Amino acid sequence: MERIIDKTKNLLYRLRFFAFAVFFLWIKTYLVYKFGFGIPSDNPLQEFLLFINPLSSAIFILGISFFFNEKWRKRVLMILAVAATLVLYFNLLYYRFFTDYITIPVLFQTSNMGDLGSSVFGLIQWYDVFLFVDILLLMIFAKKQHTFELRPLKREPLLIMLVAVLLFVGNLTLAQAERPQLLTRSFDRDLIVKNIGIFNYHIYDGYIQSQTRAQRVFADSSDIIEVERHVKAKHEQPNPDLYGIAEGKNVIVISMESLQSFVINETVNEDENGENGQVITPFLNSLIDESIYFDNFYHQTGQGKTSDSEYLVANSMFGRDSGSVFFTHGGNVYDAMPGNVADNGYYASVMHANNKSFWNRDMVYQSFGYDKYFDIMSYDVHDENSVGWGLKDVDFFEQSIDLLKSQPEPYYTKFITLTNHFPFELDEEDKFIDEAEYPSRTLNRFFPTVRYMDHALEYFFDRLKEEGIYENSIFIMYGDHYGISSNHDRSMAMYLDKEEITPFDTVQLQRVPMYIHIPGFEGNKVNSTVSGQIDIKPTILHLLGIETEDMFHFGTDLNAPERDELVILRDGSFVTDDFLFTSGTCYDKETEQETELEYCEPYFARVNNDLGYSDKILFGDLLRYKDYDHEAEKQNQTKE
Ligand code: GP9
Ligand code: MN
Repeated sequence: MERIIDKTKNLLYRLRFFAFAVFFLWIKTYLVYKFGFGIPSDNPLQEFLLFINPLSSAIFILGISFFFNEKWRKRVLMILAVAATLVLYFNLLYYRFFTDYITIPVLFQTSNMGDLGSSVFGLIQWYDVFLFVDILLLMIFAKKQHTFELRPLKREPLLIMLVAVLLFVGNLTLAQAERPQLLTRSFDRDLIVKNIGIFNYHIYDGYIQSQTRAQRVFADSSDIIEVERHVKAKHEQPNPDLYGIAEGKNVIVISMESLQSFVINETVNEDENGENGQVITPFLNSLIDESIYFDNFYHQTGQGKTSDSEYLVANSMFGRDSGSVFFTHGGNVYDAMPGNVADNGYYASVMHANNKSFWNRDMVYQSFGYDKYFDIMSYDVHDENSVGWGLKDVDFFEQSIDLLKSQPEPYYTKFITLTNHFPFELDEEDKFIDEAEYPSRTLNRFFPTVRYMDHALEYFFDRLKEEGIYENSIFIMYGDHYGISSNHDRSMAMYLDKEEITPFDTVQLQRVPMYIHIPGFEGNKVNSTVSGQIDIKPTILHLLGIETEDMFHFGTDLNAPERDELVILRDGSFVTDDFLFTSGTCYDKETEQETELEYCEPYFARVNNDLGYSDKILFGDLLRYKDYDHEAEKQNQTKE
């Protein structure tokens, strides 16, 4: 026994440079878990798993250096330590904004990163330098060659790897006991990071991504039959009073950046008596009375943000549970709404003042059947009319008027606003209300930028009226995704006058405004059907009198008389008229409290089928087996 202890001591002494590096990588990873990602644990075992899981990765990653010869060993170890730290740090930055971890498809979205400039800057904190302190120390120690050696014996490199693997197997076994089915629920990244660690998560993610690639290769034409049966069985008849009501009219779709329902009909910056607050969305509030307004409407996006919402709206299918369809499956065959309306005599276009390759839009829009994308090149953008991410919304709408007029009628045109985007920057002259005063600067700044977007929308409506475009158009307007992530829960709870934001609240906060505005329409009302972005496609097509029965859509016309009250979010959470399910817990909507799982269970199969079949079409590129005659899609098929 003594000999073993002596040997180990000896080993550790000889390998103290390595041990030092391992120790720091381990501990700082744990600290990032706790303070960066704020990972909670419900019991001591969970906390233990969280604490121990970076150790095996740290040994494994840094242990690779032993396979290099002596001359290189120290240098390689340093490079590995820096690389691991950067992985950790990029995840931390990403998490601060998205409350999520980086996935491999997200990494391929790098063409977006350039434009992210000011956003990334807003995410960096001064104390982040502490993450790199150990690297600095290692560098200093590395110079003192004689005191810090890195010289293992012959067989030790393999032994070190073996220790890492054994530690990992132990970790995984414990994690599986704590969380059965851990690795089969790939959409829950939180659980995976919590149980097996951030570095192993990335390996797992790589494996999952290669699997989804394989799905296309192994798909065949018979796969679509099963999906077709499922989709057909869900189809609901449209509302006869509204079917075709907008036939031949122009369709103006407006994607409202980061707009959530919690600001609608609300005020901010009240005085001590809770009075005299500033109205956040005066125009959108007034528009409710003149529209069919959906107040139980959810965004269903994931990591693909705006692009996911575009995908959901155009295809009535779910985006990916990681990354963005726009990047990973831009070249698939789609039977998307722009192509559908184009087949029915419409001119389909998008107006958005950003680089055309952002979110890979130039390519995807072709696959969706758009006739034209008016990107940044169609706009006059300079310092004076820009803020944050680019052209200010008012200028964007103003400059779009001539573009609209240049199009053949009827047209289907989608506008994507930009100013209300994180980090919610605004010029002084555009601040119609004050920033709020909560601990979260992001939330504080959100209110005036929303107010600005509201103003821009009103301006757009006024201009369309002046130009005589308004009367002959219908408007579909929706929030694209959340603007305020769970990172701001403390301030959000203060704003909403709640003690805390529970998982129930988090799901409810995913509601975004949705308007159908038809000038001259008499039947306006607030419609509380439980619904989401996936329902927009059949809704618009039915208003235009276009039949959807033979289309692959997972949503239901919002105006259909017999709608199922169910909306499924991309992470597998779902909401019905009475219940809400999230993170394994069933809630009663009325009491907002946990209730027995059995109330939610009847929906599980339907939820899994909808997500599963939708993924199957996407990953298998199954629509290539259908003969669609949209021109863009024909081109795609010849590429096969
Ligand atoms: C960029 C805009 C914002 O063109 O649509 O994208 P987001 O970051 O919200 O996904
Ligand atoms: Mn967006």
